[in-house]
Formats: sequence, structure tokens, C-alpha cells
Amino acid sequence: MPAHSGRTMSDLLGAMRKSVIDGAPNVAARLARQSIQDGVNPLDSINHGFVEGIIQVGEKYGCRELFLPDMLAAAEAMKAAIDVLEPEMKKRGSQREMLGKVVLGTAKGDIHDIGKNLVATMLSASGFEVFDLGINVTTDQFLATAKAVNADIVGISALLTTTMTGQKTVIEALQRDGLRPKIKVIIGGAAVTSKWSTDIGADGYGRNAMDAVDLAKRLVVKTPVPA
Ligand code: B1M
Repeated sequence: MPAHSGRTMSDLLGAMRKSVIDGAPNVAARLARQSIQDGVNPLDSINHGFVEGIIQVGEKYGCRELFLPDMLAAAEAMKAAIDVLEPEMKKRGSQREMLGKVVLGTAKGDIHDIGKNLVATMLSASGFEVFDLGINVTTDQFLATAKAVNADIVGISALLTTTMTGQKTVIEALQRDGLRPKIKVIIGGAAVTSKWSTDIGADGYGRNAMDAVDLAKRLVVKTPVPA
């Protein structure tokens, strides 16, 4: 940048942040389109623009400066931007060979899916076959799909402290069925920490979507069998 619009990168990111705080999907989508025209990496627009906005909304909701309808409106704006940016992210994905199969979903009781959807997009753009089970996914659904598709990895997103336990339950069920360690488990979401990941015996925790991809790639590297 600067873009042909005369905006600097920092103006653009600031406007993106504001569009989410204002809950303005049309503005968010327009800024996303503009960023593509200006050659901005879509992940930079998401991480340094739109996500900053939704984090601020979350903080204000946490201290009761904003309310549920504001959070919903912010989520709509965020989704409108991601809908525009997603095809560009997929186009930029360089990896074409199939790296492995990932069964992905948001834990039971949890309907947050913006981050999980970003993880799905980045994984498939990076060469993974993703089976996205959506939101409010039960342990049985994770298990049945992992078996049916012969998954390499199960990925569970959780944003609520109350739904993080769903990640633990899936790991316990995989263990019970003798599917660990063949099937690796990665976890993530705003509520999750690396300590929680260690405590429940997950194979790793992704702080963001790129982290999740790096982790997944590391986990599917086949260890050579000694001669
Ligand atoms: Co909710 N919400 N929400 N919410 N919401 C949070 C999570 C909260 C922290 C807000 C707050 O109080 N400050 C709080 C949880 C508190 C807690 O448990 N500790 C909260 C609450 C309380 C609630 C409700 C209970 C509110 C109510 O009804 N009273 C309710 C719960 C509904 C339910 O799930 N049963 C609720 C509802 C909603 C909306 C529907 C309004 C909306 C969600 C819309 C949607 O997702 N379709 C919403 C939103 C938008 C948020 C905040 C503001 C933003 C979440 C988000 O999209 N972030 C959130 C505050 C916050 O997180 N700081 C909040 C952007 C997204 C890109 O980041 O999802 O973290 P994230 O994903 C990242 C990484 O975490 C990581 O990569 C992603 C990309 O970088 N990642 C993974 C995610 N999953 C991964 C999986 C991996 C690896 C990495 O491997 C498998």
C-alpha cells in the first residue's frame, strides 16, 4: 500500500476493525474487496483488521459495555468480510498434494464457528481434506466420522470454558476405542491454552489458524521406519 484509494495500510486495518465494532456487514465486505484489489494478504486483513474488532467487542461484552445483539452484529460483519476473503485465501494456498484428513468441529454446546471456519479454510488451502461437522458436535459424531473417513487428525474448537470439556471427552473416547495415538487431536479456540492441551493429552493447541496448519503438518509427517 498505499492503495489507489489513498488509504494507508493502517487506515484500512483501522476501518476494518471499526466495521466489525459497528456491526456493519456491507462496509466490512467492501473493505475486504478493497484489500484484495490492493494486494493485501487476506490473513493480514483478518488477523490485524477484522479480528481486532471482534476481540474489542468481546472485551466490551465481558465488561457489559456492549450486549449480545452487538456481539451478533459484530459476528455478521466478520462473516461478511470472511466470505469475501475466503476464495482469495484458498487461491493463495500453495500446497496441492493431499497431506491428510482432518475431522473438524466446534464442541458440543458451543455455537461459535468463525474461528473454526477459518481453521477449516486454511487447512484445506494447505492441502488437507477437511470434514467439517459444524457446530455443537457431539463426541459420538466426532468418533463416528473419524472412523468412517479414516481420519489422521480430529480438530475440536471451543470458545466457552463450559464447552472445553468436550475436547477432553473426545480424547477419552478415542483412547477407549483404541484409536489413539493413530488419530491425532488438535484443539483451539479463545478459551483454550497450551496448559489445557497438555492436561487433557491433546497433540497440540493452535493459537490461530496458521498455527493449526503448522501443527497439523507436523503431526502428519510420517516418522521413517529404521532399516
Ligand atoms: Co460469544 N462468547 N457467546 N458469541 N463470543 C465469547 C467466546 C466470550 C469470551 C465473550 C466475553 O464474555 N468476553 C464469552 C465466553 C466466556 C467464557 O466462557 N470464558 C462468550 C459468551 C459468554 C457467549 C454466550 C454464552 C453469550 C450469551 O448467550 N449470554 C453465547 C454462547 C452461545 C453458545 O455457544 N452456546 C455466545 C454467543 C455468541 C454469538 C452467537 C453472538 C457470536 C458467535 C457467532 C459465530 O461464531 N457464528 C459470539 C462471538 C462473536 C464472540 C466473540 C466476541 C468473538 C469470537 C470470534 O469469532 N472470534 C468472543 C470473544 C473472544 O473470543 N475474545 C465471545 C474471532 C475468531 C477469528 O477467533 O474463534 O478465537 P477464535 O478463533 C481463532 C483461534 O482461537 C484459533 O484460530 C482461530 C483463527 O485465528 N482457533 C483454533 C479456533 N478454533 C480452533 C481450532 C483449532 C486450532 C485453532 O484446532 C482444531
